[in-house]
Amino acid sequence: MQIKIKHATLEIVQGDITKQDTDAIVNAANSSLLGGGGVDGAIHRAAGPQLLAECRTLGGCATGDAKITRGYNLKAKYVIHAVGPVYRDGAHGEPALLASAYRRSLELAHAHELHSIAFPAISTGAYGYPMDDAARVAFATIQEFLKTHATPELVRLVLFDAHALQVHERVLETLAGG
Ligand code: AR6
Repeated sequence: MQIKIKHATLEIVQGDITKQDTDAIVNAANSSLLGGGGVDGAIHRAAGPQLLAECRTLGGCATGDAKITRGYNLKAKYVIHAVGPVYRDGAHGEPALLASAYRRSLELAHAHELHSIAFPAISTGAYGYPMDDAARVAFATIQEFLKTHATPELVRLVLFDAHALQVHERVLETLAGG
């Protein structure tokens, strides 16, 4: 499923983030930037050990922020390491921090003049963010960014399983419909 936002395309697909051929893929990292499980583990495995070597030079990353590295053995030229919030109850700044993780990633893509970027559903795995709430935050933030920036022209959300795709489709339909 895809929708147009000004001159850009926002699309959601089911798949594996490590296989994407976009200019950048986003990692759902933690603030150490030194690897972990889930998306983070998969990206480090696919990119090779040089990725961790570069990450070690970055001095970590605050929650809600993002940092960019090269992609090494990945198809994507860059990895944008974004740190989403750990979900507690939604009343501890989680929506603003999640929005910020998306926005900072898009800002880095824009600053590097990238045409395309693929995101996983940040914070919805180990960090426990309810998927539909996270989808609303992600789409609102991406939409707002694409209304005011000409690049990236393609933003893809890559959902790991059929259920995650379904949840995102439902949320995106309500946005696209009005
Ligand atoms: N491609 C796309 N999506 C995936 C993939 C994949 N290969 N693998 C998992 N997902 P998570 P978080 C989905 O836990 O919640 C790490 O240890 C998954 O189903 O990767 O932000 C980090 O080091 C879920 O919907 O990230 C941090 O410590 C979503 O991606 C912590 O986990 C995010 O799940 C970050 O937790």
